[in-house]
Amino acid sequence: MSLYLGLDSSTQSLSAMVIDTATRAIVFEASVNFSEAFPEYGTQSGTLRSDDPAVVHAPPLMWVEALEAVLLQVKDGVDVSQIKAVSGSGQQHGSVYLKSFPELDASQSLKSQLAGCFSRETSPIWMDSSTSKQCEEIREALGGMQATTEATGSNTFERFTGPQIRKFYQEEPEAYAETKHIALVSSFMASLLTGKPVGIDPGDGAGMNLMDIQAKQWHASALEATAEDLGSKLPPLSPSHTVAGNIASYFVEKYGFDPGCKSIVWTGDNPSSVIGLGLVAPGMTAISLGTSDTLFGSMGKCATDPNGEGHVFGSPAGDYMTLICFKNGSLAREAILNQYGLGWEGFSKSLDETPAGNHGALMLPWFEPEIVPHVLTPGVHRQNLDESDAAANCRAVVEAQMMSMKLHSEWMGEAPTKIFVTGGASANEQILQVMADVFDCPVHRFESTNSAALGAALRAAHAAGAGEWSDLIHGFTDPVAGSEILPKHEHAAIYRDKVKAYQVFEQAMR
Ligand code: XUL
Repeated sequence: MSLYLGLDSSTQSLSAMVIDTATRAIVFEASVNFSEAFPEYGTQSGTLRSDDPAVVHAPPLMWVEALEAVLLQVKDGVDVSQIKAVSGSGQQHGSVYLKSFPELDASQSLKSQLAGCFSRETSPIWMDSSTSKQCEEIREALGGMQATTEATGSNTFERFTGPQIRKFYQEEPEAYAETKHIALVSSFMASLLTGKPVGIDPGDGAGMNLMDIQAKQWHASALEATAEDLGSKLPPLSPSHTVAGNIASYFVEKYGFDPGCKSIVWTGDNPSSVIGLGLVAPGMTAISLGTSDTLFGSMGKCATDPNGEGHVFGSPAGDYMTLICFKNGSLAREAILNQYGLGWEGFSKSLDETPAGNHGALMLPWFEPEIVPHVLTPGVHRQNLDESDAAANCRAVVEAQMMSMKLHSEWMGEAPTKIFVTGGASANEQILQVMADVFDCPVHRFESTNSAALGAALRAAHAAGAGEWSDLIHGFTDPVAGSEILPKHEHAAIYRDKVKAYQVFEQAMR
């Protein structure tokens, strides 16, 4: 048995996955839903809301309690003494503020030992968008959008940790002054498991607007632009394969872990998913077709988006990864489906009945304000497209989404050689054919259930020396057998030209 534990502390739940690298199997999974398990914290889907919809926090003590709850389940499910290493991933950008870190004592609960340690009782999380003022201040101090993007990997974004820290520093200066440790959700959870403050990895660190994206070190000017004395409150940046120490004796005594079990640095959920989806070599790209469509993948070298729309993070596989979020994903596909009273079968039939290129018809499907490209005023725009033609509109929305993804990921400088696709709409072969044709590369369906936790378990195994990435992922991240969709080269040629027309239309309408 070669057991490794991966945890994922997401917005709504804390999940655990145990893998056995000897048998290439996921041997145990468990999950604790925050709002259901701990109603006393008053969260909705794991989040605390206030009168201001832009402010979204969560109570870190709830995450502490959830760690004990999920480990109890793990203890009941597997022989914990056989777990060789543990790592995890956290929802990105959220921050935890501590006055002190306790010496853990197994005779008391984690909750009682952590309760008095926070200098800020609630943690701002990635859904918080209340820091526009601080974003502007930091961006200006760093020399504008382009300079900020080149320095930190992303333009300033409201949910990013630096602007959030600045807001705390400005609005609660005394509480900020008594803060000794600022952690991300990921490094906070890793610190609990290790029994001492643990480093932040460059995958999650890049989501702060505080890390020099090239050097993967704290960026002195960004720290200075954010808050006084910030450098002394942050842990070091440590690659996510760093062994932070052995698991704290608290967990040995209470849950039966082996004293030699390694506690590995955590990363963000998206960087961890890059491993859980098997994207361990440059050029490997995944697209998740969900409510929003998200494109992410591995990059061999660091390239930043000159338009400041996409993010670059460190990749746990060693180099870099990108994350680009397109808001009008299933949201737009479903809006069209509903407008024409079609089911998914009718939608697919429409794609079958219409030709690649759609006779030059174009749509900009901005049903909601769009993140990429940044469009604040929603609107659906059509060119050479008759609104009464249901089939042409179905093809137009899908072509638009794929062309937009291709166009807005070109700055990465590495065209994908293979795309792994996940998410609800990945079941639709006709949509995937358009994807394969527009990107001119094969598309594989991937049945990921919890790619972040799987990535964490695989990272634990990797950091503990269980093998190279290409060997380790084998059997865990294989695409669905027979799911490959190949591009049709005559179609790819049509889209090479059509993407240019789409770009012109998009620029005209923004
Ligand atoms: C990424 C982001 C979200 C969170 C969700 O930038 O904000 O994907 O990581 O957990």
